[in-house]
Amino acid sequence: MSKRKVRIVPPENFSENFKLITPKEKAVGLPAITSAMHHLAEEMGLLKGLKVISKMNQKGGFDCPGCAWPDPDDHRSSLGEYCENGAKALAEEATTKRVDPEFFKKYSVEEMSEWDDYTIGKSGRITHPMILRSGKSHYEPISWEDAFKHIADKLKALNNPDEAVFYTSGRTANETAFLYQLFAKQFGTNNLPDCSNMCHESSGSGLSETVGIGKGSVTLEDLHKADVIIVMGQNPGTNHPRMLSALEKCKKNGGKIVQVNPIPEAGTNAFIDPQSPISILKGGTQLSDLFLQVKINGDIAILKATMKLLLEKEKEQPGKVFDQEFIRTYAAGYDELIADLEKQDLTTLIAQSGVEKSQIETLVNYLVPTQKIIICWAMGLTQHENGVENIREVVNLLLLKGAIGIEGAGTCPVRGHSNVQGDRTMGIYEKPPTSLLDAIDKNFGITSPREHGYDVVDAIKAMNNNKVKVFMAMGGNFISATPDSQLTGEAIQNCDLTVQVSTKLNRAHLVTGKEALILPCIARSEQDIQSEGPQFVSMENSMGIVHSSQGTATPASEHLLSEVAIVCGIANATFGNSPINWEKYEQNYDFIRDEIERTIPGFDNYNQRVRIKKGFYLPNGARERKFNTKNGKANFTVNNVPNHQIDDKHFIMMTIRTHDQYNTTIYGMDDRYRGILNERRVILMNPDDMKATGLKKFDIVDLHSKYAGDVRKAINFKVIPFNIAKGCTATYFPEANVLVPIDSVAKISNTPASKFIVIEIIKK
Ligand SMILES: Nc1nc2c(c(=O)[nH]1)N[C@H]1C(S)=C(S)[C@@H](COP(=O)(O)OP(=O)(O)OC[C@H]3O[C@@H](n4cnc5c(=O)[nH]c(N)nc54)[C@H](O)[C@@H]3O)O[C@H]1N2
Ligand SMILES: Nc1nc2c(c(=O)[nH]1)N[C@H]1C(S)=C(S)[C@@H](COP(=O)(O)OP(=O)(O)OC[C@H]3O[C@@H](n4cnc5c(=O)[nH]c(N)nc54)[C@H](O)[C@@H]3O)O[C@H]1N2
Ligand SMILES: [Mo]
Repeated sequence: MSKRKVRIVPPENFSENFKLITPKEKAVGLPAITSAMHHLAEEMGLLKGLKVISKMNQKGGFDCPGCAWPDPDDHRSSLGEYCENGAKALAEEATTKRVDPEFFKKYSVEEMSEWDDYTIGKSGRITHPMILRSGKSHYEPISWEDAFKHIADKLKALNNPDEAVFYTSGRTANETAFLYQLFAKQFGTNNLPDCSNMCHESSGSGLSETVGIGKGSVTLEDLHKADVIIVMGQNPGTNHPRMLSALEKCKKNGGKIVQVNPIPEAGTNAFIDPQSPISILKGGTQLSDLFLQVKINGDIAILKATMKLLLEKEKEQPGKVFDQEFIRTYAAGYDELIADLEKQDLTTLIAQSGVEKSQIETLVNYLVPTQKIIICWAMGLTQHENGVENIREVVNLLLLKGAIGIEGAGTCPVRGHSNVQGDRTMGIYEKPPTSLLDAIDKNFGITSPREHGYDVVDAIKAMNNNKVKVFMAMGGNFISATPDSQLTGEAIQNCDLTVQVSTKLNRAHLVTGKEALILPCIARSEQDIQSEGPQFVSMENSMGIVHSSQGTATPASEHLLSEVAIVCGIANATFGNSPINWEKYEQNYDFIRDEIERTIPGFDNYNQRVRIKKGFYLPNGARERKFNTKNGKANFTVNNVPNHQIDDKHFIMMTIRTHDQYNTTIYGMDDRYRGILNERRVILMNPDDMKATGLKKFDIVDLHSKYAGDVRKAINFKVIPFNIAKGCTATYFPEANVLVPIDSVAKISNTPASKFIVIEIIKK
């Protein structure tokens, strides 16, 4: 049967009323409050909006569906612990607009796929389970029972369990994640790709082998107490706004903030606390002491240059710069690292980084006298072919200073989705450790598969080779989040059945297998009432604190089920008589937490401790200088400096988020801090590069990315002159995902290199 003629990549036309204004130098403040209130009022009415948001991130309230930044242990703002973008995330899920059976009757999937992602998302909350039958153009309603049976029948008819893939996006709570991975294992596959594969996988890989834990080592308190915080490849003003309060506290305590980024991001420069009237009146705090405008992927060069200069100082004053005692007691590989640094040529490193020597010297001067150093990072480091090496190099610098496992120091990968870290702890992983599989087999009387499964990139390749028949997604938007959109879209269409557990409509409901199901679920801010009464769920934030989350709002529709109930429903229909009592778990989530406690280390007395309002910390070896690596040491590593030979006709392109989106969910069309209003099809370029290539402001261009002989094209982008490092350009995700080659991935972590795409810019 032929595939449906749906649009896989977002429409390529420009919006109206495009405007360019001066980029902001300060983040947050009154405009942020106004913007947040505007979004709340628009989607749910101001009064209701204010009532719901007052419960966000409060002890006993619900966890912000935005980012994974932790809440303060003690003081929580009476204005509510949220930020502008948290308010937008809430407005998005609490919208009063509905996508109901009438809506699906009116619009065919082909028609909806021609809409832009903003319009698709703004359609509203999905109210009923729906099915798109083979050969049909419209979704139709289906009962929950029939939907579960349909999935079960398809799964049971597969030739082998590895023909099914179970994807997870990082909003899923611990309770759902645990059941979902258990379901996949009972079914017989480790095909459990998740959004982490495209996100912090490089951090997990790099940290596990060097310091023995794939998570960060610092607490919020540590950030307040640090002497130097280096923020690398991260835009906290937009993506983790509450982190700015921590940076501000560090600054007030005399700490220095260093930003390493190809563009000067507003939030990291200066910050006005929206929840402090005094801060608003005073015009805020200048946060950044030093801005290193690195070339895209020049981070290894900067870090090596920094360590080389530190080594010179250490030689002048032995034992005064490096923590030789820490190195002797806890670390391995020091001599090899030093030998490599000796070999490196400083001038070449500095040229490769794109930064002035004097600026690196300033950083070195900050670092010499202290061990209280924290390095924070996000996608600017992980989404590179050398993403894992980037993280290892961060670790090298910290280890030389003994800056780990002491107050005010350590590693800080800043997570994205609010429970992406917890999902991994719960066993959402295509390469599960044997210890987890053994514990599951013992506790549940099943035989878990031992063979590793597909991650995101391998799942796409397997679909492309017709090896996957059923694809199920617990949340997320697989089609728009993944690389190489056209290839991925066609690969998904090879599946017999695709199933999406979702709150809101997105492109993944329109680019589907031959048959598709939408299973709509209760959202984070909504009440979840089961047969034994109201339930709460739990999440793990970026700093390893597990805490509860309980929604208060009435669910968007009476036909919604919780994610837990959906997994249990599918499992019941699939296994019938099973050693696992699937019916029990949805009645009372305490039963699930008991199972987690039995199976996963660190969750002792889970049900009791999760009820303590501020939650509890999971064990973290690195925090206590217990390095659970193969050799029991913290490992220095020697990594190559990426040496890119890019000619004058080509540019490096990074794909980044605007201030008005949550990954593939487009809240609005503005990138306020960067001064770009009402247009997403833009390419940010250095004015000197524009001059050299004869390009003018607002010229319309096509972008071509050549990789391993193939050319990928994205058409219609407006050129915007911007303060970005030379030779570098930026476009927005997901519009430019069509240019990210599926084979351009980080070594070891297999994360798509969405921050390093070599492009040619072709003027129309
Ligand atoms: N409001 C909002 N919040 C979010 C999200 C959202 O979309 N919207 N997404 C969530 C998720 S899942 C995640 S993972 C995080 C993402 O948070 P971020 O990683 O902050 O998001 P990106 O927009 O990808 O920004 C990457 C940053 O790295 C810089 N950069 C790119 N390449 C390089 C490089 O080679 N070197 C250096 N030093 N810098 C580089 C870019 O200029 C940009 O500032 O945010 C989470 N929070
Ligand atoms: N080019 C490029 N590509 C990237 C990135 C990049 O920087 N550049 N970033 C990557 C990163 S870091 C990530 S994390 C991925 C994100 O990949 P995903 O996690 O797959 O994508 P999201 O856009 O976060 O998913 C949004 C959808 O989740 C659903 N949803 C929202 N809330 C809930 C809920 O409570 N329950 C359920 N079941 N569904 C819900 C809604 O239907 C919504 O449309 O994208 C990656 N892709
Ligand atoms: Mo992410």
